[in-house]
Amino acid sequence: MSVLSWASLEQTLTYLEIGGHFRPAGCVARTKVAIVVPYRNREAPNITFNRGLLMNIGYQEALRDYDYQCFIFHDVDLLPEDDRNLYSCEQSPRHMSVAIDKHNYTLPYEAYFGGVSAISRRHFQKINGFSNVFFGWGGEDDDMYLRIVYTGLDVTRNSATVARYKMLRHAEDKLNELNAVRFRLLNTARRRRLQDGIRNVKYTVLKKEYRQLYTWILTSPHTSGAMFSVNGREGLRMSQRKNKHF
Ligand code: UDH
Ligand code: MN
Repeated sequence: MSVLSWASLEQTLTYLEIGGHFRPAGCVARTKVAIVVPYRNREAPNITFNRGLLMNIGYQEALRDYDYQCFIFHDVDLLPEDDRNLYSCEQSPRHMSVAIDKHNYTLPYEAYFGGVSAISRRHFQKINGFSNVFFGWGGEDDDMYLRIVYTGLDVTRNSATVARYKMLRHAEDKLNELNAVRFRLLNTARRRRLQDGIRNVKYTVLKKEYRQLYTWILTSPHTSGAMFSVNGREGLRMSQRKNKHF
C-alpha cells in the first residue's frame, strides 16, 4: 500500500515495453487485453468528473493503437489481492471487484458494478459502452449493469474469496459531487442505451504520450457537465429535458 516513485517502478518493471505494453516471453497470449483507468488529477480542469465518458474515450483510443479484444475498466485506487481473479474476458461481462476492503469485503448490493469490470470488445460494442451523461459521483456503473441486462447478457462474478481488492484511502474529490439526478437517469437507461454511449461520444485528444509504464491520454469531452453538476435543481431540469429527448 506504500507509494513508490515512478523511477523505482520503471527500474523494477523493466519487462514493460513503451506505453505500458506487456507480452509474455515464453508464449503467445490468447487475448490482447487493455486496461482503461479513468483518472483526473485534483488540480486539473474545472469540470465535473465523468467516469463513464472517460471509459468510452479510453476504449476508443486504445483501439486506435492496437487490436484489443478484451477491456478491463479499472478505478485508479483499487489494488487486486488475488491473482486467481484473472484479468481476462470470459463468455459474459464480469464484475471483478466483488469484495473491497472498504465495503468490508462484501458486495454492497446485487446490481453493484463499480470499481473494476472486464468486458470483451464484442460485448462492449453491443452494449454501446458506458453512458456519457453521468456527471459527478454515482450511477454510471448501475447504468452499465442495466445496459448489460437489457442487451440480453449476464453479469458474472468470481467468488468473494478470490475477487478481492484493497482501496487506497483518498479524500473526497472536488468536482465529483454526488450526482443528484442519477436515479432519474437510471429510469431512462433502457431508452438511452442505443443513443448514449460509444456511438455518440465526442471528444478531443489534447495529448497522448507513450510513457514507460502506461499510455497517458489527456482528453477534453465535448459534452458539458456543468449543468448536471451544480445544484440539484439545475441538474434536475436538465435531466427532465433529457428524459423527454430519450
Ligand atoms: N476519479 C479520479 N478523479 C476524481 C474522481 C474520480 O481520477 O476526481 C476516478 C478514479 O479512478 C477513481 C474512480 O474515478 O478511483 C471512482 O471514484 P472514487 O474512487 O472517488 O469513487 P468511490 O466509489 O467512492 O470509490 C469513494 C468516495 C465516495 C465519495 C462520495 C461522493 N462525494
Ligand atoms: Mn475509490
